[in-house]
Amino acid sequence: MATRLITQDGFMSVENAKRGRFITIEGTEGVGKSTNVAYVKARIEAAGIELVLTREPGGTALAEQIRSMILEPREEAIAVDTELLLVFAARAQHIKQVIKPALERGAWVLSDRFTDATYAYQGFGRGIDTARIEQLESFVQGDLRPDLTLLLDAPVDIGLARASARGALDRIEQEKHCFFEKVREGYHHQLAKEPQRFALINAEKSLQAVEQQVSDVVQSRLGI
Ligand code: T5A
Repeated sequence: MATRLITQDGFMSVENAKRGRFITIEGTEGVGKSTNVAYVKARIEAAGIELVLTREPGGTALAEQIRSMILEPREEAIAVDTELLLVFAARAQHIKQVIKPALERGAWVLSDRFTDATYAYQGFGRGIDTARIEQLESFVQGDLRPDLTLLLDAPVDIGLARASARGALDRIEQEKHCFFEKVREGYHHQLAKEPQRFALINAEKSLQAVEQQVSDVVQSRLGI
């Protein structure tokens, strides 16, 4: 029997297995997240499970506007704290409008990036104290955390070359190489902190080989 509680912010929490699964996919620029998200989506839907596919920053009309504010190249330098707060402002809206309602009704949610990106980009990349990110994570998310995170990992040069080949670079993609090395280190730090939540995928390999690894994870960790 499900226990339903209305929390202070009006969310309904379901304290049993009826809650859907929350899956995220992460990695540095151009490692193949969008490509593999499409594959995971197809696998979940083929299993007859309702899936909500979404992304961060973004996922709602307002959060997509905030995404543009974060990613569009501009003359005015964005302060690192502003960038951090914009990321969490978009996330608050995304959780309230999309993620929580979907999980509550038993749908699965697959998000192209989530808060591990904040630890990697704003924490390790920009140098913001992790404790400050943890505070915002608790404030915005409560106890919401992904059930499974696929971390696509490849040398920074490979991902940047793939991203550059695709066209114009956004504000963050224009950062220097050393920034993305720190971001990659940040992702490995997250992996070491919570190895049970993560599945590490070697994204340096061919598309087919990467898909095979993703397929193995989907089968072993999601049972589909
Ligand atoms: N951000 C985000 C923060 O700073 N803080 C936060 O909290 C959050 C949530 C979001 C930006 O916002 C930042 C991080 C990002 O800078 P994004 O669109 O999610 O932007 O991230 P990008 O990394 O820019 O996404 P991309 O679409 O550029 O990269 P993907 O999705 O990793 O790569 P994909 O799948 O588009 O592939 C890129 C190209 O490589 C090819 C694909 O066909 C494609 O052409 N490719 C391969 N080629 C050869 N072998 C393979 N194995 C390949 N896999 C893909």
